[in-house]
Amino acid sequence: MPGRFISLEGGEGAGKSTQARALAAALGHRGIEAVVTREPGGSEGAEAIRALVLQGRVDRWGPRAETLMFAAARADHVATLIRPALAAGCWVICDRFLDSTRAYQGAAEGVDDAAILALHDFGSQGLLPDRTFVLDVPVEQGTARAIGRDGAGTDRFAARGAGFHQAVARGFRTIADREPERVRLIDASGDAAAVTTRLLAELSDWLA
Ligand code: Z5A
Repeated sequence: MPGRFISLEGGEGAGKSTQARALAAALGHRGIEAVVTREPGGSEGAEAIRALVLQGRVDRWGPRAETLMFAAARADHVATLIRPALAAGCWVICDRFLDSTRAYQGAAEGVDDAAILALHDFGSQGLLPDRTFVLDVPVEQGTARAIGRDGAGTDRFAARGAGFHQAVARGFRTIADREPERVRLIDASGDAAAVTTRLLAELSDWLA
């Protein structure tokens, strides 16, 4: 049984971390071992870059520097955690991956999508998830959930305005429209258990 690579994407407060845990538990009940990880981070080197890129003033880094840091973190994460887990037959559930760079640094901050993909080819040898779920909630709802959890503007990205987060949401929807084989747009409003049921339905071809 080969490992499967699933990424969860979406704006802040969409419920990615909640669903990553719920999905891993649901797979566990079916006898499938799933490793839950996150970006930026997930490996020792990538967690060090996470601290650099998320903390400090909003203008601490420009979009190109951010793009390079996310790509470097991802290269370490892919090489040291994701590929070895997949090779061992585990499923990997990753809370954010490449599409976050395409939506945040690309769609919202103007970095060219082809440049982001070229960096990914170099850094992570082009590894793509087998399936990506974009958790779609209205920006105001996601922001309210994130604020309810940890207060307003707790990192360099959460601190940006509604216009920025709307551009991110459009970026994710564009990726889902253009890559329907890999990327599924999931209604992430409503209670968390209902969202998990929707995700499992989108995995039914692998779980049969
Ligand atoms: N970033 C980037 O710019 N480029 C990149 O390439 C990458 C990342 C990889 C990482 O922040 C930031 O880095 C991110 C983009 C940028 N910033 N933003 N914005 P992070 O890792 O610290 O956080 P996050 O990824 O943005 O996740 P999040 O907003 O913290 O939330 P979430 O994982 O989507 O949601 P959650 O933690 O599961 O749920 C949030 C709250 O809502 C929590 O209290 C839950 O109990 C609650 N919740 C969850 N689901 C529901 C439902 N269905 N109903 C009601 N309440 C719910």
